[in-house]
Amino acid sequence: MRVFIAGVDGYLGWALAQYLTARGHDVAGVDNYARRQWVDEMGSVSAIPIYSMPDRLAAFREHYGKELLFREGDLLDYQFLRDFLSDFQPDAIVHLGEMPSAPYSMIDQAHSIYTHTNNVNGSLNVLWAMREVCPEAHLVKLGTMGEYGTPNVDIPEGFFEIEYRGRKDRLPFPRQPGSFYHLTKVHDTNNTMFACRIWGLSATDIMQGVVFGTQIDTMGVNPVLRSRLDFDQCFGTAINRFACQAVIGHPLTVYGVGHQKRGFLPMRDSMQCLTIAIENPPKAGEYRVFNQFEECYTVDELAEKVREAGSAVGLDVDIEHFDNPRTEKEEHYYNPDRQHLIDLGYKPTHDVVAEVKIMLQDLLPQRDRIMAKREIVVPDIRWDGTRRRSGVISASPVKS
Ligand code: NAD
Ligand code: USQ
Repeated sequence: MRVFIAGVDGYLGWALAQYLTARGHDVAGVDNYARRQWVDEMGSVSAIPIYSMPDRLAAFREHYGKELLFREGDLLDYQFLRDFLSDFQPDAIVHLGEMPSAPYSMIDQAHSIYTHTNNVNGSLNVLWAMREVCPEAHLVKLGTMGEYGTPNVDIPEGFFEIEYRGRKDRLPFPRQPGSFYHLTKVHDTNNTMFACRIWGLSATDIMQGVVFGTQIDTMGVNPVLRSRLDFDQCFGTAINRFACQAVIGHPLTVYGVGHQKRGFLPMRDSMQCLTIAIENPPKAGEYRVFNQFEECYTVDELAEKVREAGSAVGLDVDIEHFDNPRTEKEEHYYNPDRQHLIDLGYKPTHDVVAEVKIMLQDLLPQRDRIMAKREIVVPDIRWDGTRRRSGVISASPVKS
């Protein structure tokens, strides 16, 4: 299949381009390198060193014997996007090209506006461009489990049956997201669902849990093929941050009581699931939702798993409970479904400790690199907007 990846320079995009190419697909991708600038704005670096796109493309060609067709550009540049899609004529478009951080979207007015403009307008451009130049293509749109929030009932996959005042319907399950970033995903969901309904586009909206991990098997040993891995308060996700903290002897930063529960999945499972979605497209005009995660864990349970993996590689790991910078429930019910992907053949990894052990082994050689940024590990971006560490976050976000 011909697969177009928006956000191909990112944590997941770079790995997905390789995973799909190894399976025989033809891949094209776009990126404006915004993620590199956001992490720089946080005063941080990727714990795993990453290379320039020309270096990445050369290593890709050598390893896979095939080109990755790449163009640098912004999804907000409609003509650029439409022309690229028109030239490539994809069977599937995987849209990963958004600003992915909840804390970044909560820094201040400018960052929340930037997040909404980039994510919602970029996704609208993808929908319009599809309609104009490749209406038969299948959109695999990355949403987030965080769209649902933490309701006190089970979470279905996108829709639920409801009986109200004696009448029945199948309606979108209510969304109660926890940040301006997560809200952009809800807006995207509504726009995507609407575009499928009125234009007959086909889409899979993936409600993905929190991803962790440093590698997938196809990457081999060439360091140029590795994906980035961040540990700052905005772009490092929980397990990735914990693993970097363990490597430098920093206590693991569990926020609040640590009973917050989320769906998590290793990067290799994320690749497996996205590929299942791509290779099993919906019917023409269908909008469907997949919840995508390996298993649900509390943040405390994850910290314990990182401690266990740490002791297996000789690290003495401390866990500390920090004042929670976020406004979120710390004790709650959480029971989402994830049956659709299982029905299509998804085999969850299940061994989180083994996966974290691989991460720690990958990160140990980068100890000095992470240690040099030790001061940016503890969070200071609060949902109530009251505290900022001066000198770390610039006044305005990256302008596109
Ligand atoms: P990432 O920031 O590493 O990747 C996104 C890429 O898109 C970056 O390389 C960035 O430069 C690019 N990009 C952003 N805006 C762009 C624009 N306007 N034009 C062109 N390129 C643009 O993030 P990721 O962790 O790889 O996440 C990918 C997607 O998956 C995001 O939509 C994110 O919200 C979603 N997601 C991620 C996770 C996770 O834990 N990593 C979990 C659930 C959902
Ligand atoms: N947390 C800690 N300590 C930390 C970091 C996080 O206790 O050092 C806690 C947070 O308070 C939260 C949970 O861990 O309760 C998850 O936080 P996270 O930063 O790993 O994940 P989140 O902000 O939800 O965002 C990440 C990705 C985002 C994706 C989302 C999937 O950055 O792109 O959409 O995971 S989900 O969480 O299912 O919405």
